Amino acid sequence: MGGDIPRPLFEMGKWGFFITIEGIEGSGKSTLAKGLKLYLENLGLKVVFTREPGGSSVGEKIRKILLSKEDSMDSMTEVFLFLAARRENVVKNILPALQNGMVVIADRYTDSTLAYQGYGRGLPIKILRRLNKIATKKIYPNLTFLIDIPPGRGLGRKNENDFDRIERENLDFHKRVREGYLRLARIAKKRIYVLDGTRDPAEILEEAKQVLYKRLVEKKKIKPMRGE
Ligand code: Z5A
Repeated sequence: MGGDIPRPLFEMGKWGFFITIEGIEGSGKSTLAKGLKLYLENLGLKVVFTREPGGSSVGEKIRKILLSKEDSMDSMTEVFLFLAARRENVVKNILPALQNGMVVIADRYTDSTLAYQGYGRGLPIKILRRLNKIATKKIYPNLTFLIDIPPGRGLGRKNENDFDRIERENLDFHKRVREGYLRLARIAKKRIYVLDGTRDPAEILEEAKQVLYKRLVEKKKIKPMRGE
């Protein structure tokens, strides 16, 4: 019975593990998320992938409003929409998965708001941190991968005609976002691991896998399945 289906190698404790992936546009977040999901599933872990803005049914509707090229919006309106989508994602996806001992991988989360609306748009970081705290029920990532890449290079990987409302911002905005991310990484050294995004995707994935495995073991988050 079971044939070729491999037995899980590891199991997770009662409370899961929360990974976020951050970086400017085109930095390779989705590519890394896919690779890490497969890696963790091969270890026998249950993985939930989500993205922001989005992730939930309401969140995906908010995403359309946020990224639409048709409308401009006030910076604080933008913040509240990102946070509304985040709240739904936490309540509907992230929290239940963590409570069930799963690994959650989120393509963008709280650091995006600090980097884009804080460092990019110039809104006060202290207020954004407080709002993030309320929106997330204080559910913060255990580990964040920040893929660092110069803005010109990230945007250059995408078709200019498909740029959304935020991608259309000028290069200075994207430079401030990148610098903001790096500043956040210096502040939260233990949580945020910076990956050089100018390399080959396979190399980036390999480094991220090693860091993740070490962190899961160090934090005693995974243990071998009984009988292994
Ligand atoms: N935003 C915000 O302002 N505040 C917030 O609180 C939140 C978000 C949550 C959401 O866009 C926008 O919302 C985003 C920030 C803002 N705005 N901007 N601008 P998104 O996250 O949906 O989209 P994105 O940031 O522009 O990401 P993306 O387009 O999905 O890119 P990515 O996931 O980082 O990259 P990718 O899809 O993995 O790769 C892009 C291409 O590059 C693709 O063709 C790959 O094959 C290629 N690629 C990937 N890695 C490499 C490497 N290493 N070398 C060469 N080519 C590569």
